[in-house]
Amino acid sequence: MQEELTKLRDEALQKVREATDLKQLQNIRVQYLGKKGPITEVLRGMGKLSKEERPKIGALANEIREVIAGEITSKQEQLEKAEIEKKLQQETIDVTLPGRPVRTGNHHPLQAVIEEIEDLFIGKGYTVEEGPEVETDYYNFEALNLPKGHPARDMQDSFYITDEILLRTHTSPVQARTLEKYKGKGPVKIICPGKVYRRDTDDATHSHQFTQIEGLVVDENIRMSDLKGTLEVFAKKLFGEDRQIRLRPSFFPFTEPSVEVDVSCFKCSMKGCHVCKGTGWIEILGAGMVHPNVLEMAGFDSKKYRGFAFGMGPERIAMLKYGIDDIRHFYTNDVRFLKQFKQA
Ligand code: 2U9
Repeated sequence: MQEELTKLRDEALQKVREATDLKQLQNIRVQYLGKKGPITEVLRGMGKLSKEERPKIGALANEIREVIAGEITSKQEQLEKAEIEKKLQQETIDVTLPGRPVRTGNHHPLQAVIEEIEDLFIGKGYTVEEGPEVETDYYNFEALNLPKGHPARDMQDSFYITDEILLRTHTSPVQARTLEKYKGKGPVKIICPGKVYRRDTDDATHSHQFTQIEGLVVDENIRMSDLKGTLEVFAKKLFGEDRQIRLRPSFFPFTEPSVEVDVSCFKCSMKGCHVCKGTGWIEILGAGMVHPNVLEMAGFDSKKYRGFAFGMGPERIAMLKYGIDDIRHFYTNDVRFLKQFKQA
């Protein structure tokens, strides 16, 4: 029995030495150390031995089992190490090879224009106010001097959830809400960007959803010249220092007097081109002195306080700035369109 065991040991150790991969090694482990292995067999046969021989053979069998198990483990580590080395060799990365291009997105042209305008006014001490897109009839219309049934409401038809709740048609309700928060005490200096809705059929220049940025300044001695000065600086910063602005009389229910504001054409320097339709001037926004009714409804004493307000459509400004001919490009997420604004 003793020779049998040592022969088994030598045979197993030989096989372990010759093993070239982990699979083979695993088979040797099962073959020699497994439940049905020869050493287990020997141990099962212990019963036939004399009681003197049993402990000796038992000890030898366990010792041989440990030796074989030990050899298998160190051979396994050796093979695993060789495996990793081989992998490293095979998988050496040629770091000079160009990496897989990571397609980075870029700033959405509309968001870029909105943030450029916001930064401009934040730089002049304005705070950015936002408000609900689902608005009440009161804040979207009545608080802005557009009582129920007022004809000007038709110019701003929207999507109604109930007779009293609609998708806002402009961001002016945000100003009306904010004015109330000031409890009739100025100064107020805010800009209100955001999405607005109009029941319009989408075409190259109209969209049922678009964005607006409106601004409002209310204080004791605000004059029209403050409005003009503010818009002049704005136009020069956005369209170029040598731009001029022109104010034309207009009408908005929430401002009196009201003006449309044009900037001198930055494409043709007023010689006349397709951008300014040959006029040399491009309409960029509307503005005016806040209507006393609007101040009073917001809790401000219109005898003591005056204000100016303005409103613009960032899509229009982005289309002018980048020569974009269809407003729908801003919403249809066509990568061919969007990737043109990498630097934006
Ligand atoms: C309050 C008081 C006054 C906001 C104003 C305009 C003029 C204006 C247009 C710009 C582009 C609408 O989307 S557009 O066509 N808006 O021209 N908006 S004055 O006047 C206000 C707002 C709130 C409390």
